[in-house]
Amino acid sequence: MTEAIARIERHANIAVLLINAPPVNALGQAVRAELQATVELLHKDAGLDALVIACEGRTFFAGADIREFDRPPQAPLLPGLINAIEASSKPVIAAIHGTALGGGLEVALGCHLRIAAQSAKMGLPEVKLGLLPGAGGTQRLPRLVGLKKALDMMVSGEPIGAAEAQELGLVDRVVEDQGLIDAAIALARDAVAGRISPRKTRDRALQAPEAGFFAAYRKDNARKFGRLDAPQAIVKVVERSLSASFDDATAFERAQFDILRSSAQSKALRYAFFAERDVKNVPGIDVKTPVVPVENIGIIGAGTMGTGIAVNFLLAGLPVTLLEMNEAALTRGAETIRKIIQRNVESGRTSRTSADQALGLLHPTLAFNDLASADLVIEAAFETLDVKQDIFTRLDAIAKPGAILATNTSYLDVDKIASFTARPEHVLGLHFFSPANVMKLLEVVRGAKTSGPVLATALKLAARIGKIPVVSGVCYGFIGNRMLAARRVALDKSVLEGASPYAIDRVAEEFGFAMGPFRVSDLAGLDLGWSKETSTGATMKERLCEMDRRGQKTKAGYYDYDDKMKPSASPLVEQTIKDLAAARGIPQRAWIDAELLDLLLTPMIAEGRKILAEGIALRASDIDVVWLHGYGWPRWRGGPMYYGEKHPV
Ligand code: 3H9
Repeated sequence: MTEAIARIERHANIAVLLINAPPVNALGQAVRAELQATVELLHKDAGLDALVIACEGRTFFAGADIREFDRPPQAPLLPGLINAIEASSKPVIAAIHGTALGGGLEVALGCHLRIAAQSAKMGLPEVKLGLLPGAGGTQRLPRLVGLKKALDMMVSGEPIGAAEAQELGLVDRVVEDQGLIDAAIALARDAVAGRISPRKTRDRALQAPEAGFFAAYRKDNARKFGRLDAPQAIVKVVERSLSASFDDATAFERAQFDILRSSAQSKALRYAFFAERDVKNVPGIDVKTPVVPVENIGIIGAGTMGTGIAVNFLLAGLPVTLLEMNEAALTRGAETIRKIIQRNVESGRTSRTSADQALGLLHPTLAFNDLASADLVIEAAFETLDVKQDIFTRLDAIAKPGAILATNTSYLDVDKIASFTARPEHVLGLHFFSPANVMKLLEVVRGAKTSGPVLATALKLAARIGKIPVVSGVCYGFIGNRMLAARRVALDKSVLEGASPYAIDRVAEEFGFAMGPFRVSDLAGLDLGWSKETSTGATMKERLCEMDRRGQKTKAGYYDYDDKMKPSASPLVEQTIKDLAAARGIPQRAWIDAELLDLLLTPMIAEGRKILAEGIALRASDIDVVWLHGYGWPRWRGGPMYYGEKHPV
């Protein structure tokens, strides 16, 4: 039997409506209908003097039901429902716990009083879905917290905590989490008895900003808004509130919401939202799959990757034993970790106390045997199979039974690495992206023999360290780097045929990538995998490295760099391309932008389709998540597979 999604508790003359629509009490049609029926009951029932709206489960309403946005709207619509709540002559109180987001917060804004649990968070995150608050939020929030703060909350989509909400006047009371409903009933009684005056948010005065406020706001945020439609629309709708009545301004808000809802940007952003949540659905793994307890971590290699990986676990409160081969490398690694955590403190992302706790959990060591008690060992050492063979053979000899042995390899065969041990079912790839303490993506590479519990543990652990895990099968480069390699082959070939790296980067950046592929190569270093001894000058990369143009680190690569690392096109590189093409007998021609875009996207999409067909990726949207979180694909374009579907070639 399905549980009812709503129940009403009566406390003398106060009704408490409790919505229970797991997982997040989204305001789907059935929930809206319950709310409407209860508001009507409040109106009709002479025995009731006030209503408390609250939710059961983990949160107050987390917003409109995003899945409904692809279908025609069904009555009762949220804006009208919130207007009806606000119009009630009897006080309506919102009792907020968890996250009151989007339409959820808009319901609360339509109530006459708001009370929040201490740990509650409130925000209007619609912008992240390419939308604006479409149920009165753009008009009510500024009336409570002021224009500037309301705009900041809406264009960032970031929530605020209960204490700040109270300071700003967004909530009337904040109470301990346990006593929320009782305190809400007490507030309702105060309202009924006239000890506190319930107010309609729409009736509150809007503080007019100084002249030129909106122009300045747009200018200040131009970079952040970029090519996104939603933040621009939010500013436009809020601006309208100064010249239009509340009802006209909310009608304008609704019209703009409908435009955004059917826009390509919003559709792509909504797709990305669900794609990120789908990654956890892995065939054969469910809540019943046992997981291996992981409470301490071993990391082999204190280079860029090893140290970045370590920071994740340390900040999550897990002790890390960090192994290096010599004292100097170990000291350097520990220092890098200290610096990364210190930077977190300076930017306000980590408190001093948490930073000190994290650093106290680090155990640098030169003794391989110190890894014997680790529940999970991640190898982040040199990228050759010989090195991996040595490490995994030794690990197999000392690691405790049941320990998970992971490799952070980017390209090598995880099955081969697993075969160096007598416990391949405990081996898998955990491919972090650089900088590993920042990038959200974690490719979880499932070997042919990796067991279900080991995979389930990796997925759970990823969530614990704030990563988005995408399961990949074993192949060269896994999902992301394999597609990147396919693109690289096409780009390198075309550059010799006359496609300018600068024009390619420009087209990539116009498409929405933060940096074009040649700027990225310069940043990463062109000498990755290059050596002077074996260099033959047969490729552009080799020629550039031979000229000591190894990228940003030498202030020259495909680009010339000034002291501030501002790139400019290099005539020398252009000439080198021409010379190499001539030497190899490759004719050059002019390329138009459309061809360059095709060059950037088609080979990688084609490779993505192969990855899907081979079963390396579980679903197309997983590939998109890899590109969104590992390679800077512009989120408002969904991802390469999504883009390929919408723009078939
Ligand atoms: C809006 O409100 C528009 C209005 O202004 C105007 C209307 C006219 N709808 O994230 P989780 C699902 S726009 C449908 O893993 P957490 C989610 O897919 C909306 N489904 O949990 C997942 O399903 P599954 C504005 C939703 O604890 C499950 O719930 N609101 C919605 O890490 C658990 O989600 C937002 O943008 C939804 N609104 O985080 C808030 N929300 O298990 C979006 C979640 O099948 N939501 N689901 O994969 C969130 O930010 C997070 O989900 C939240 C919980 C913080 C609430």
